[in-house]
Amino acid sequence: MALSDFERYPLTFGPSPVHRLDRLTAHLGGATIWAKREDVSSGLAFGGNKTRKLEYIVPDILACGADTLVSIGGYQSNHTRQVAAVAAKLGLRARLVQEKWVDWPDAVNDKVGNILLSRLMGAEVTLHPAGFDIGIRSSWQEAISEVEDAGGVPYAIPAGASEHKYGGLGFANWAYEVQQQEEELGVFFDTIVVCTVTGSTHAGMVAGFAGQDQPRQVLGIDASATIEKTREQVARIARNTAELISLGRDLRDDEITVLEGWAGDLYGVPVESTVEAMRTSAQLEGMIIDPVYEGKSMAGLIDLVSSGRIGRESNVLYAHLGGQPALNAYSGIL
Ligand code: 5PA
Repeated sequence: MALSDFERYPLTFGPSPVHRLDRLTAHLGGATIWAKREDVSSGLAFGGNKTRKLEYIVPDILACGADTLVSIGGYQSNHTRQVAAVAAKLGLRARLVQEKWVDWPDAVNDKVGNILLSRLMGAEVTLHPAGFDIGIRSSWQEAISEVEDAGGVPYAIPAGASEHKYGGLGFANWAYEVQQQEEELGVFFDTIVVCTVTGSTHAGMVAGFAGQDQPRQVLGIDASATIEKTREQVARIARNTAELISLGRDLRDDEITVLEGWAGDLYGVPVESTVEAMRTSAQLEGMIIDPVYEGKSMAGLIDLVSSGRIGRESNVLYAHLGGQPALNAYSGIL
């Protein structure tokens, strides 16, 4: 099947907007920087990258006759908040397992931001003491069984929707959306910078761009601080997605690049370069980014451009994947 043969249930307003970041470009004195904004492309609870992934998963949810979406993330998961929004939109229940992925000393970390929004949207939220891991979680499997035992019909959505069979499709389509926007704007983005943790955002892009055969690099910036797991997961999901959309060839290893150096030692804990990148983006562009994901990928972009590793002639597209609600749980960093 080709990508266009997969059904897509609209949850976004349409293609996410692309715009230049002129003051950031001037500040860095190198490549020309643009952003593509998943954070402002949906009316569902502030949107973000999971909304686009879920567009390809909803048809399967509806076909299964499920009544409860069961998903997992950290206390401040953006993903589970977007699952809660989709459940509300579809008139389904949401059962969310929120693990203590981050040991962050903010008294309201489990009360404000994303988790507050999920509760507001009527999701059943349970807190769990387990720490960070991007793999399949036993707490989530237990929640699925509990829904079944109570006579419900669960639909299981893993962390970040990444290990879902269709998890990569949303961002494979993003790659084609970029190609179309390039035609409209008369620009070619030779470099894409994207934050990667559970992997299907980056992996989907790789699979989508692989079908275009253009001289373009997709640079994943690790924010998991468990680099080997994330590399393995990105590569596996990219290959699965490429096969799913009938790419017709194997992905080369050099098409799958996850860079480390900006995650710090721990997932979810911002380091100096993260906060600096957040301030730079906010103060030069009014573009708000979060301390868990986008602050880390922006720190990577800033370093790669300032050091010349991304050349002066480059047009760089920064994928803004959302995540701002978590800021409320991190008041201490400012
Ligand atoms: C997330 C993920 P992937 O997990 O697809 O690699 O995306 C990374 C990412 N930016 C980047 C933002 C704002 C994100 O929310 N968030 C997770 C969540 O639970 O919210 C899946 C980890």
